[in-house]
Amino acid sequence: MDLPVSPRHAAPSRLDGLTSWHADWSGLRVAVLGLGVTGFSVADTLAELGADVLVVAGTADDERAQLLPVIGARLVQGDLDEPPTELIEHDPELFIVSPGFAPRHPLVTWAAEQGIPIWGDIELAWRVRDKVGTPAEWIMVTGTNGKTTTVQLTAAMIQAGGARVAPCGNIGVPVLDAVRDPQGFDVFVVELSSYQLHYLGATDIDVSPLSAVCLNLANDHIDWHGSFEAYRDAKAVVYRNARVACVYNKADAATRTMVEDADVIEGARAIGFDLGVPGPSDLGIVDGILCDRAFLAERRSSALELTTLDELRSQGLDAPHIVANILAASALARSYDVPPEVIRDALREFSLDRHRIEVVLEQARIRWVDDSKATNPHAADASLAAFDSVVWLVGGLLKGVDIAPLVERHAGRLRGAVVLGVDREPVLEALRRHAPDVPVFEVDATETETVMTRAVDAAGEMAQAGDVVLLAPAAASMDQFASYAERGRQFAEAVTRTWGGGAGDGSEEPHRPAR
Ligand code: UMA
Repeated sequence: MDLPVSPRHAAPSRLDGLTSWHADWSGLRVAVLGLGVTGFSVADTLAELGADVLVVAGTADDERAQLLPVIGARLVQGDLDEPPTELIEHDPELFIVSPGFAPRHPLVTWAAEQGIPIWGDIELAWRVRDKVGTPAEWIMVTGTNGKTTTVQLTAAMIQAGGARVAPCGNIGVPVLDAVRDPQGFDVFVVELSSYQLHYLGATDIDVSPLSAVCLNLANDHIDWHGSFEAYRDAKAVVYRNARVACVYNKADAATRTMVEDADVIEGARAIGFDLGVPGPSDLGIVDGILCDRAFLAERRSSALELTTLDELRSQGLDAPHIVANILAASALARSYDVPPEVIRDALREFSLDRHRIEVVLEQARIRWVDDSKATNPHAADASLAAFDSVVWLVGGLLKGVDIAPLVERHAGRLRGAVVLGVDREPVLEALRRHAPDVPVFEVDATETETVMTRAVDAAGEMAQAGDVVLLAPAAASMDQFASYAERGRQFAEAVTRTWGGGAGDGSEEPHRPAR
């Protein structure tokens, strides 16, 4: 994104010298847009650095709003369609945007027109990463799906090797919180959303990770970015200035192209992964054994064993997309010299988060599976592919993405479909066109409790012995639920209440499909 530069803020800028925690940030007039997790961590950091901070937010939770004056920052709240007077009077030298704000947001556009440099929290975190001791190495993870699982896997592997590691970023812990943690870390495994990468890509700071991966690329967040191309370009930023390894998905040509086109540090290697037999410089699978043929001197003639599919199966980690995440994480961990036997040990201890292809109940040979985390068609595709005969709970907020190709691909495995959410019509239309013989139930309720109960009742009517009832909505949850986790929790509750006779609060330990 090219931002116009006004004479008032023309280079050389004071900001050029602000590349360390120990630089002089005092009195710098900064506007922070948003007061969620990110906005608060940015304001708190800058206030600690002595900057003059004004937070601008539409909504803000009370606790954060009350804390701002305590930490020495000010808040202006209200309608964000136009710049508030307080913002104009603040005359910011720097504008830091929370990732949820799209580039077309009126205040982001205003800042660009004023020529005010616009950063995201990631750029600020990189600049001040030397707060505690030697700066941590950064390993960066993006992709349409599998980011959080891959970050958790990578962090677990590196930690098992004895390093101090912080999983952070889009996973829910702002990188600035990790930077300011007094215990200090050797490695940050940073999950980056396309939103964060968009703002990072629009600046010229040289964030330089040890290694990076884009796990896969499919349609998502098109409404935020404006086009698929813009979304892809944002994702590609992850590889910029990588020093040791650019890890890509051999089964997803777009990720390879990103690596080929990336400006990396000389010596950085392209490392492929997929579920097939690995070539030299790849990780893959030979005869059920997950192998590294990248991080060993004799890679032309041999490979290192990481683990086996049998072992992963015994832990419910063998769904194909999870195995792909494990290979990607292993590549990242190997780029930090974690030995293969340590990776194996870490995997033995690893379990997936809730709401990720989690078996909620198995009764009368019907399995009820919560994959509420499948918030886009690409994720739902992986989920549906893991089962043969499915009653599918689908729908929610489609985010501008076309669901028809997904329906077409999986029509043959559908016993039935239960359609929920506000964007039902495109889903119903796709089912009419591509799965005309599949029974469909439309949940037109709007109240959250009623939605899931009715959906589960309808699914139960359709399911037969041997089927999987799968909540993999291919859509975001915010139209009817607080989050994907809440959607999954309500599913589990309705399933156990109606069909299980268990506690029904989703509090039981998850178990995984044995396939
Ligand atoms: N806000 C507006 N208008 C907007 C956008 C946001 O007023 O157009 C306000 C909200 O009302 C709220 C604040 O801004 O007051 C929230 O800012 P935010 O939406 O940037 O969210 P944060 O709380 O700062 O959390 C963000 C990420 N959220 C988003 O990118 C939407 C979190 O990822 C992330 O964990 C956190 O930073 C720490 O890095 C969540 C997410 O949904 C999990 N990410 C998306 C995804 O994974 O698909 C990208």
